[in-house]
Amino acid sequence: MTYVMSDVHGDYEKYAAMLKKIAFSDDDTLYILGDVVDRGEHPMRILSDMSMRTNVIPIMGNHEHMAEHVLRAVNVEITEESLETNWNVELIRAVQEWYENGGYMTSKDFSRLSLEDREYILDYLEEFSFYEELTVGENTFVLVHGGLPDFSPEKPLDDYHPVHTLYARADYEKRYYPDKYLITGHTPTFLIDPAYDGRIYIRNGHIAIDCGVCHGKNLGCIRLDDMAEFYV
Ligand SMILES: [Mn+2]
Repeated sequence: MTYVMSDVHGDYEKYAAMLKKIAFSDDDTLYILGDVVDRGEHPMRILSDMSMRTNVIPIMGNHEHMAEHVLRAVNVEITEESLETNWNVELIRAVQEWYENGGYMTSKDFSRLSLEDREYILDYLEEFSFYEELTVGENTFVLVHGGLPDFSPEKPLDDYHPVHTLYARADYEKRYYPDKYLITGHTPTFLIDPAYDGRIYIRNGHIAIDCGVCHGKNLGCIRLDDMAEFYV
C-alpha cells in the first residue's frame, strides 16, 4: 500500500501514532510531503526515524529548505574565514525569517545532537526531492509541497523552479492536470475551505493533506490505493 502525509511539524507523537494506525509495514511505502520540522518539539526524532526506513520517501517542504540552509551555515566554528563566508547579513536575515516561522524549536532540538548526528541529519535533508510522480492502480499522482507556479499541464516537473514550488500555494479553484491528481501540503485545509476543517481536501483533481497539526487540528494520511483517509 502507498500512503502520503505532510506537515508533521515536529509532532513525533502524532507521527508515531499514525504509523501505528495505518499498521505501516515493510511492504508499504510512505511519502512525506514536507514540513516535518519547525513549530513542534521533536523534529529530530522524526527525521531520524524516517532516515532509517528505506520505504519512507521524503519530499522537501519550505521549512526543511529554511532549516537546512541555516543549520548548515551556523553549524560551523566561528573563525576569521567563516565570519566572512557564513556569518553575513544574508544569513542573519535567513535566521530571522526562519525563527518567525517556528525555526527556534528545530534549532533547540538540533543543538542536543552530537556533531556526528548533526551532519547525518543535514545530509539526510539534502536527499529530499522537490516532487514525485507516481502511479498507483489506475491513478497517477503528482506530489509537491506547495504548488506549481506558472502551471501548464504539458510542462515537465523538472521545468518548475524547485524552490518556488515549496513556497507557492496551489490554486484549489483550478483543476491542474486533466488526468492526474495534484497532492499538496503547505496550505492547511481549513484555509482552503472551512468545510474541510481538520480533514483531507479532495476535490477538482486536488488532494490537499495538511490537516493543520500545528494549529491544534489533525495529522491526516491518505492511502492512494483506495483513497482511505486516516486521522490522529
Ligand atoms: Mn509549508
